[in-house]
Amino acid sequence: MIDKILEQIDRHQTFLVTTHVRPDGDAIGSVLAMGEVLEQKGKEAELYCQDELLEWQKTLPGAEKLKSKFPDNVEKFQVAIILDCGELNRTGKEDSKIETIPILINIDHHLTGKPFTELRMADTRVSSTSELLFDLFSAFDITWTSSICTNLYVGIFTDTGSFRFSNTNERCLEIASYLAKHGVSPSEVAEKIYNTCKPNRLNLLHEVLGTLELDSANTIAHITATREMFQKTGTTSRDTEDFINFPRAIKGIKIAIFFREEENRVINVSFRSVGKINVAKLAGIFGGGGHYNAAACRFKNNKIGVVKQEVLRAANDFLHQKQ
Ligand SMILES: [Mn+2]
Repeated sequence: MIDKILEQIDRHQTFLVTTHVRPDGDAIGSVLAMGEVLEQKGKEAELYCQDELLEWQKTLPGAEKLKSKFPDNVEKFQVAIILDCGELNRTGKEDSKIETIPILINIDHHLTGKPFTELRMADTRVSSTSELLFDLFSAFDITWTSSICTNLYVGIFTDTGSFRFSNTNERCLEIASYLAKHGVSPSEVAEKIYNTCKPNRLNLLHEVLGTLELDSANTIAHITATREMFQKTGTTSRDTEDFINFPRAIKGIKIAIFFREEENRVINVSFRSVGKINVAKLAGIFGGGGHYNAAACRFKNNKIGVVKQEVLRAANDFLHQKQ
């Protein structure tokens, strides 16, 4: 597949590079790295993601090239490269325009998703989309600049939870080592991601942690963020990144769940699991998906109390039937 994708890149000139809504480090890192590689190969690339970047993401090399406004004339693009995103509608409100671009290339590592193109490099065993791009770029004989390396490193670093999750393995550490050798400063990246938060984000965390509840066996833990909390602390739902790792950190926990009230009466539910519990399947019951140990789903026009009840019951059944 690498050869087929490189052939298409070689053969064409104008590219749109995009990723999923509410982009994480892997989504942004891979889009920025891909953009620079295309530029290095003399191509024209426009980078698009509908949602605004987090403050630390804005400081990644090349981040100013990523636009949240969709390019005016979609007809000019010969190829769209969709990264870290297994379904076209996860790119957001412009998915139907992206679909009209003649050649679609998809590079992703999520478990779920309906394949939307034959040019698809998808491997659920790798740590991140950035790791797949490392393999692609290695075959493309690129010049490894410190900016490309930093963006790929950010993707691997964030998707492995700073090399803590079960997708951390010899291979991704090897790649991280190669990237460090080519200009990445691991401590600077970590500092940028973890130690640049504003005080109001901690106020929000305080509110959210106050909602912690566990089931009687201490195997399912959940927390909740409401619209009221965002208003009170002057934050947005993007400020909740990584909050789910707190209930996940409780000893003996099997499933951690984070309920979050978005704008427009949407309720987002994130799941994390420990060990052999496939939460992508649990999220799938409600039309969501993701990875084996990290997944999410969304509810539209629903009350948070109702959603919580329904999801907690399903999580409980899931845990006891499957184990
Ligand atoms: Mn990813």
